[in-house]
Amino acid sequence: MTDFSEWFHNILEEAEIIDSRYPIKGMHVWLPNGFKIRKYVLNILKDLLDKEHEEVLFPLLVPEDELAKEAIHVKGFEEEVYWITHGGLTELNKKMALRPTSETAMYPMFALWVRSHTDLPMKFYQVVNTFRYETKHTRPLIRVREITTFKEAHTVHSTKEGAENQVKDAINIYKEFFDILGIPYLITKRPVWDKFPGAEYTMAFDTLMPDGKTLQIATVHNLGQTFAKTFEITYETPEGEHEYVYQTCYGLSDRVIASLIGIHGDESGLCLPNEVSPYQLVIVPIIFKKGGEEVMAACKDIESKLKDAGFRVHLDDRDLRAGKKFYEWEMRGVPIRIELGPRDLSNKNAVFVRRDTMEKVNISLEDDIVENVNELMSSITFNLRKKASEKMKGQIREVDNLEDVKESIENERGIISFAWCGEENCGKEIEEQANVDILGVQEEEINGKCFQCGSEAKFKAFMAKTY
Ligand code: P5A
Ligand code: ZN
Repeated sequence: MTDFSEWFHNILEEAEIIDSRYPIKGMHVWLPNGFKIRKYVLNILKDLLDKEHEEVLFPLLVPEDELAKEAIHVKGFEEEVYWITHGGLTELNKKMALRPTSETAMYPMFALWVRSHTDLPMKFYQVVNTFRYETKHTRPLIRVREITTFKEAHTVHSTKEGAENQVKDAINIYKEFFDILGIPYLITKRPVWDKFPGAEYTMAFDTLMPDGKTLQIATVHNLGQTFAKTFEITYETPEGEHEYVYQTCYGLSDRVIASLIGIHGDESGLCLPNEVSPYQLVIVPIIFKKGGEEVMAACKDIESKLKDAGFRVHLDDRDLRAGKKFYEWEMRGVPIRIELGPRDLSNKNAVFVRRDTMEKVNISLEDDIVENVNELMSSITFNLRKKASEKMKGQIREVDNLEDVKESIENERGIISFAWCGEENCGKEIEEQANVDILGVQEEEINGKCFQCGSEAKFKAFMAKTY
């Protein structure tokens, strides 16, 4: 992949994921194939969230006075909010915002819902579109102005520990989610100047894209009591006192699909884990003039066995050259292709080609085909995850002086780890001089000096060029 950006745009179009020609910048059309990937990815997350959260659906519009209530929050989003000012020809008395995220839509309602300590904790999520008038360069799925698949969770707790534990639980849910997709990640606590507007602190998941820049693919925020105080969300304790609640929120977006595509893809196109691939297997009959019917019958037999076992399988019987079909299904990232021709049939074999390694395996038609497919599928998922995670690990390196950072980041991109004091002045100095972003810190014991200012190092920190 020489030019990732070009590759990415081409594959979105060729694999019919997104049509980016919609005439509003930052807004795109999901095409049927992309929509299916989106659906399978979403279902994995929903299954994880449904264990402890309840799904809700709030209105798209937020009244101006509610949005404005939480000063820090509104300040953080003021440049990104789309406003509705008119209803038809009538100018509205009160403007309404298209939600950039839903805290200010939800929390006035939470104030009505939360009564007693027995109501808590409350855990909700919704999957909605949100709107952000992004000023940075927009890119399909990666930075959009209509986030079409915003998966946001919001929780309410009676204690500080409750909220802190929820942050950990949310991190575990997202870990599990990304592990299923084979997307590697680095989890850090964002520096104060980069936390979510209104949060006490923000934990972020970053992954590394093929061009060596990191992409923030999920965030988990501890909101403390900030919003509770602004929106008067209180509960009655067992002693009859009224106390403010503690809150968390966390979310992810279409970026998950962007990373799925970018991280597993290669020169031949998409490469999808079977969990989310619209077709998990395609069967391509190799038909010459003679023996066509027997081959087709054998293919249909395989198809029905796999269908019965619950696989999303497709028999490609179009009147096209087999090579053309191979090319197309490889490009679309189908995990397994089954080829079967007259010679295979007389050998009582089918050829299985796995997309991740392009390896060919002969599988006997007399064997249990479902069992073989299951084995191959788990091996593909395992391999994709391992390859991606090793690749990312290999691009995280420790550097102990700024000059080397500059050179290393310009030449190799990737992620640099360093010993840091954690001070804002010092951090901003590093960011400016090396032209990078500090992703955040991990709070493990660290000895030594801050590599920039020389004072006591407090954290292991990470920096990178970011999206
Ligand atoms: C958490 C959910 C929030 O909005 N409120 C509810 C909190 N956090 S966030 O960090 O601002 O956004 C969550 C994740 O959404 C992705 N994201 C985007 N994806 C595509 N295009 C955008 N313009 C965009 N903005 C944010 C990021 O992955 C972010 O972590
Ligand atoms: Zn320092």
